[in-house]
Amino acid sequence: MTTDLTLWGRKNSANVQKAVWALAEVGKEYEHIAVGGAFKGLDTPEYRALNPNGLVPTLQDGDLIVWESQAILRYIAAEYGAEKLWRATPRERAIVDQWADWGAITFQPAWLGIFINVVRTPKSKQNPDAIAAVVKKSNDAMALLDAQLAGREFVAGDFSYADIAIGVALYRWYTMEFNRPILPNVDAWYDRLQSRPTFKSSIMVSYDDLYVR
Ligand SMILES: N[C@@H](CCC(=O)N[C@@H](CS)C(=O)NCC(=O)O)C(=O)O
Repeated sequence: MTTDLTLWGRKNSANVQKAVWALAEVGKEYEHIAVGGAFKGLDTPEYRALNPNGLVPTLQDGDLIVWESQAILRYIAAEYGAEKLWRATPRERAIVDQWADWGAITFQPAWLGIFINVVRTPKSKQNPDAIAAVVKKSNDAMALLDAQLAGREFVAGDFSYADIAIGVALYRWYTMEFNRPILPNVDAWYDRLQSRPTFKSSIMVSYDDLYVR
């Protein structure tokens, strides 16, 4: 395989999965280097030179190095996705960006709250009040998303990188152990995403090794 693209990061990280899914959507080959979590490798001087945060993901494309998963998404969309992942006009892009950033800034901390309190906390140490608080926050965000998806196939109309920024959470949302509200439009969107091989291969991957039991 000859490619200028390299992606660093463990593939069971939601932020890395955004890049994995986007690269699959645009059909770009890349070299993958597993770092972070059990793979370690984030504290080496070599990795810190690429990404001073010591976090994943990091993308290199020739002499360009990008970190922050949302910036990576936008780069892939702009460089390789054309209008498949983003849009032609600033007005249309603004709406895609709005939902993508909502996914990262509002929704991601909310569902990660469930992930941390349920998946990353052993049952014996789980705090029902803390779980109820993060579930409420997530459910409120999901209700807003359900309303947006009414009458739309995807978050911003046609498929875009906003579906990736938000949809990266869906497999975990539907498989973590907590009381999910009924959200018909989100359910239908999840069904549509599952018919994309890119979603199955990038997002519907086991996170069993992240469970703390
Ligand atoms: N805002 C950053 C957050 C990156 C981040 O927190 N990455 C986590 C994984 S999701 C990480 O590197 N954790 C350390 C590790 O995996 O060892 C982004 O969106 O890229």
